[in-house]
Amino acid sequence: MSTTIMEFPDQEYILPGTRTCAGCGLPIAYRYILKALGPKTIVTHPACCLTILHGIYPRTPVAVNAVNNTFASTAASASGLAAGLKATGREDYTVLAMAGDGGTFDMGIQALSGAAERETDFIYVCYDNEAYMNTGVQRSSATPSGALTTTTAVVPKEQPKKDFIQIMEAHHPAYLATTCSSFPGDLYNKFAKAKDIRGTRFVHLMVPCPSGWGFPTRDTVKIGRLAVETGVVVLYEVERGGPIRLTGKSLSMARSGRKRPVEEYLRPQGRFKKMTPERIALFQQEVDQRWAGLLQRAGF
Ligand SMILES: Cc1ncc(C[n+]2csc(CCOP(=O)(O)OP(=O)(O)O)c2C)c(N)n1
Ligand code: SF4
Ligand SMILES: [Mg+2]
Repeated sequence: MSTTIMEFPDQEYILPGTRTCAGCGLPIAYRYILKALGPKTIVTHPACCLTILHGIYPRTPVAVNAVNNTFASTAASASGLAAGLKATGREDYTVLAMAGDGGTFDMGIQALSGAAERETDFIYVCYDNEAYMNTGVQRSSATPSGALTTTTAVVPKEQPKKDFIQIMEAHHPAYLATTCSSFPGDLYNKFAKAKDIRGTRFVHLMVPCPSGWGFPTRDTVKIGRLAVETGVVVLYEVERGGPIRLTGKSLSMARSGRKRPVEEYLRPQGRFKKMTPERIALFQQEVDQRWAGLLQRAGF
């Protein structure tokens, strides 16, 4: 039984005054994640825009306990927290490991892979803004091909985005889900579900970043919706390596057979301004191939 946005808890865990940029997708998502997980949550995060959101010690707008770990060690830090809670009989707490794409796809991969293989009891969320944003928009292995960043400033990135979701699927975690900050119902329900499952739970969360992607701050929700409506992001979940279940908008798109052209997602973003028609066609082809594969796995 899923919860609608009108039924979300009134309690807020992010108070006014975060230091993220205007229009950032991250606090939108984080607000609903914490509503779903509740006050008995301990967050561990490395250096990233989430650290900026958490503020400068001793002040913070976030009303749950948090640890700021080093860049490559989010899953190691979460493993330590899970072990400590178990040893002290406080397993009613949820450990939430939360890192960016740089801190996950690139630098955090070994600690996360090891912890996931050991079925360590935590929720790991990679919020993906597709570059090292906090330090000035450097490309990461999550940056899509065709995107401009400060380290691919003249020639857009040539390599495709690393398929990190597949890498995590190969670990057969207790729960794996993909979601996006523009779909609060989908996001909330996936975290509420993950909370009640034991073992490693991995969530890939797409968060549009107006500063790094080059779109007006008022369009954050719209860009996230376009990511899903064009099939660039597909909303789904998998439990223990079982069949995949499409959710929300992606499920209704699969049923209707309607998907918007990727150009509608690419054109409003400054980072894709150097994409040629040939490159856009290639991007469309990649998105179509992945969409077809996921539809097949979901039984469509
Ligand atoms: C070992 C190490 N290398 C580099 C840095 C500098 N650094 C801090 S935040 C950051 C970018 C993080 O990118 P990502 O994980 O994608 O999170 P985002 O900033 O995009 O939210 C970098 C490179 C660091 N803190 N530690
Ligand atoms: S750089 Fe992007 S992700 Fe980071 S705080 Fe600003 S808008 Fe948010
Ligand atoms: Mg990032």
